Amino acid sequence: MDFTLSEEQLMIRQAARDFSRNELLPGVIERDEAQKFPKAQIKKMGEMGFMGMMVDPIYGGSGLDTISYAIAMEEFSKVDSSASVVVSVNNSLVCWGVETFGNEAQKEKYLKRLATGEIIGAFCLSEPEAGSDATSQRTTAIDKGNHYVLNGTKNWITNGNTAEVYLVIAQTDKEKGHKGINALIVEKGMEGFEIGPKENKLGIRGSDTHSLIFNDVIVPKENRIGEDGFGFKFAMKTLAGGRIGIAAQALGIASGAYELALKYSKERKAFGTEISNHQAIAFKLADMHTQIEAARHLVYKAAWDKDQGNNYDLSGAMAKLYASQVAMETAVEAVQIHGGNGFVKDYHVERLMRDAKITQIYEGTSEIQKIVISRDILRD
Ligand code: COS
Repeated sequence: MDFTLSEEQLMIRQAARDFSRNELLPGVIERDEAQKFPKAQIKKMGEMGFMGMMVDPIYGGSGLDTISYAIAMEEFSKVDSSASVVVSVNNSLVCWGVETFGNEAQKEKYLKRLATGEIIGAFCLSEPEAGSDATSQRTTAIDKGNHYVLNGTKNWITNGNTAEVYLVIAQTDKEKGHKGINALIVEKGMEGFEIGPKENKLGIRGSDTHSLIFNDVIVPKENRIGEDGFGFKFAMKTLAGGRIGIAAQALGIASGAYELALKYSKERKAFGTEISNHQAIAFKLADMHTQIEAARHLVYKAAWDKDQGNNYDLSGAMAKLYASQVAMETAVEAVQIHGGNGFVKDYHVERLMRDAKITQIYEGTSEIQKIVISRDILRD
């Protein structure tokens, strides 16, 4: 067993760390406040190869492993999870989904532009009544021979307005249940495709979250991913990898909050000494550090499983469940250590606390992760 990171992984970490400090940190408070999408930052991330990190270089990607991706996600998320969620969705849901299950023509047409960050993508599964209960798709894609007719509404879609390409999950044949679901590539601007109002969110406020409305949108058959009826499995397999990205995001929020709390505790004085000299604070820091290290091992293990070609449904679900819990708890404690200053925007920890919450909700709530984990361990 070897816990050493490779030269390449260390380089990626340094590049992501530098980028976060130099490009994400300036203006992060203002973007959060104004709900401003980090457009210029995402463009630069594309130029640096962060938008298609695991994609084969023949399609314009960086050809890196999942561990490198998790490392970069952690670094970005220490500073700006509104930007890192864009990286996560584009890399592990959209690019991975198209590269792994798309055909050659789809890769040529869409993946090359997605992997370089020229355009970004969105993944559209959730509906007003189908978020966790993902087989209950109300959006329909009716087969009309050489095309589908798409009708319905999707909710809480990350990159909802900024994306150019949308992977939409919809029911074609209700009789067949989840085996009658398809995944279609929908382009912005297709007739009948409307973007709903932007959501006003608790956290990741710089990310662009919308509902989407499809009114008789004609989607050519060549835009279907995989065989007829593959859509549900496509969503499940893609989300399994997405969960590693979100677990890494949660890890980043936790370690970002911890680093700020550690620094603050060595500067702030109370009762005649730095607060880190008080055991009440030192023990909090010890717990945070231990839990973050445990979360990091779970995240890296899930990424390693994916890189090795092992099944990563279980390890990804455990990583997301635990890392998101650590993110939430660590961010709350970081605010506590900062005291009154923790409640003030300038100190960043209140934002990290708000951002942490979504990691327990999107790409499968913590309760869904427990379903995945318990089914796996109870399987005969
Ligand atoms: N990989 C491949 N196939 C999978 C899979 C996976 N990770 N998970 C489930 N499937 C398959 C099952 O094997 C089954 O296929 P068969 O009937 O051919 O055996 C099919 O999908 C249906 O699975 P299941 O019967 O387990 O479906 P359930 O309705 O019980 O739901 C959960 C399963 C809860 C795990 C699923 O609905 C889920 O993950 N929900 C959360 C979705 C989510 O993350 N939403 C957030 C929105 S995206 S931000």
